[in-house]
Amino acid sequence: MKIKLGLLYGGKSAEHKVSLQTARAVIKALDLSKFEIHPIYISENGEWKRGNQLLAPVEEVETLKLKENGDIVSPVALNHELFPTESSEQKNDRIDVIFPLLHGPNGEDGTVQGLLELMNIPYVGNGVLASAAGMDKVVMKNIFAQAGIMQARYVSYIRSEWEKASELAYEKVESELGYPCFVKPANLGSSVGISKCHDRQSLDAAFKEAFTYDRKIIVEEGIIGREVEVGVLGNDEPTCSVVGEIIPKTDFYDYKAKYEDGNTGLVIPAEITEEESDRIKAEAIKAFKALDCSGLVRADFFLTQNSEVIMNEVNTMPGFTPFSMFPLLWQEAGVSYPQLIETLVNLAIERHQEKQKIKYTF
Ligand code: G1L
Repeated sequence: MKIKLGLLYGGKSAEHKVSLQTARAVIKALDLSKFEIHPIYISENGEWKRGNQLLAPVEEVETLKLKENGDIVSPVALNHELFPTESSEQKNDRIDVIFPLLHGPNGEDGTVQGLLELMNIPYVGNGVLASAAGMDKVVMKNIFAQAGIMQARYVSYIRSEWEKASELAYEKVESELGYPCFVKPANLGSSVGISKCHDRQSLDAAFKEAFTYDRKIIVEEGIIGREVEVGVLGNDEPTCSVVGEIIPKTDFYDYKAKYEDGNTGLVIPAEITEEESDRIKAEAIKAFKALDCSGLVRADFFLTQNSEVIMNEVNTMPGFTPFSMFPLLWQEAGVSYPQLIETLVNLAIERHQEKQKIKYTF
């Protein structure tokens, strides 16, 4: 029996397009003798559409918007629409696993994962807790601090706090972190609203900018080091890919460099010592476990001149086209893109089965 895979993509997010391109790549990589692909598209307005089963890869991402064959469904009605009851005519349409390719608020932050939990349907990737915690840089760093993971020093503010006493906030940044420092919105997956600050004036501008994207911001000490990343894959016994390095060509790895310019070089595997690589992997596993991750995570670090490994952040939904860091790291580790997708689907089913064993009533 083929696995009926629901591919959930699009979304009310700045990364709608990235999601569509990723969905196209995943479809192309899926072995159609093992999987039935059922597209579910979320439009930019937040409308959910379920399309007919895809019988071949799609050339144009526009096709994935399901203009011709998409029936609008309500996410609340999904339980019926996607998983019809025994009496339903469409009972063969029952989906086995959902592969969510969504980013940002409403998708990466645990909300879609929560919906899928309530529906009791297996889904690929991180659960509610890891997705939500991984979306909030402050919560994430608090968890890492508790787990004893080395990271950049940080302070955090909510808008109202800053409005009442901005000078006090700036003084704290200067005394605890100094310059250069980075100001970032707390809750964004991508890199918009991030500034590097060198003095009080740029700090003030950076706070204003970051607060246009979020009510909470984080300020981090600037770390000078190489940017190295590793992929983690698994559930209870996660394993690491090889380590890769990003060579940024702009001042820092900003949104434009990351998504538009192709302005970064990737070195895979990174030219570091085996001992450094081992320490990076150990910290990545520690982070995976501290956040209670499942499926996958991409862990990003700084490697300083005196060989310290400092956690930057983890991404619970990393870039996932065949040319993105996470798949390339696994490619180098001997796991092809199609194998990676299949492994993730199997991990989703495994986690779901594991959960069914839990007793919820006493
Ligand atoms: F489902 C996975 F495997 F967990 C998963 C889901 C989503 C992996 C990677 C992604 N990535 C994205 O959705 C994206 C933000 C890169 C595209 Cl929208």
